[in-house]
Amino acid sequence: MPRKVRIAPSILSADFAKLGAEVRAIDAAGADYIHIDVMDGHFVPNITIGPLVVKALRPHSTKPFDTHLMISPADPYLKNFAESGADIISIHPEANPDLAASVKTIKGLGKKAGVVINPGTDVSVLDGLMDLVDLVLVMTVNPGFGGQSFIKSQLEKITAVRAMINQTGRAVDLEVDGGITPETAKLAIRAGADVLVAGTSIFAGGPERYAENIAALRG
Ligand code: S6P
Ligand code: MG
Repeated sequence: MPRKVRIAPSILSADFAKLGAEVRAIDAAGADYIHIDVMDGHFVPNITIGPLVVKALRPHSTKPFDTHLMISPADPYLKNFAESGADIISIHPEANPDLAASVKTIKGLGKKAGVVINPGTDVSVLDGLMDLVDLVLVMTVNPGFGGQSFIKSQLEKITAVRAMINQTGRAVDLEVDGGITPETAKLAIRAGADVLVAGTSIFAGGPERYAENIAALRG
């Protein structure tokens, strides 16, 4: 069964000139995880945050740092992100040919491991991994940029992953990321998601709106 809905604000939509204050503000506003989008300009056509920034942000919140690595290759950087303060490290199968080995590396570093399913990727990439992973992230946009529209056809994939998770009997997070608004949040939750990533809809209106924006996503 899905667990209580948790909200993971994506700091991609924060004010990068004052990231520490932004992390403190979303923490105080009720964020459950802090979602950090790491992009390399190669796996996705955008460049964002590296381990040095993760390390600099670590003292600003005790909430789990949910790091979404959109980088290829990811393997050489897993230890660096773990040591910088990431709690959950999620990787893409397209960027990590030996996915099981990369997941085991993350677990060996004492961190939670996530696998990300792009809109064009089949859930069969999870075969053989369901007893190892701590989180499955279903992308509801093609990764690269915030502010895109939710791809509704991904709802079927969320339902399929929910069935796979339930079959394990393990507490695996089912996270969705991309185009999450109060409306699409309802659809994702109904399909089986229990962690919602949102950038645009949470950071809209500035810090005084963060608590209200986060609450609006909980359904
Ligand atoms: C989307 C990006 C996602 C982010 C995103 C969500 O390309 O790669 O991984 O988490 O920031 O943002 P939004 O604006 O759709 O809520
Ligand atoms: Mg993300």
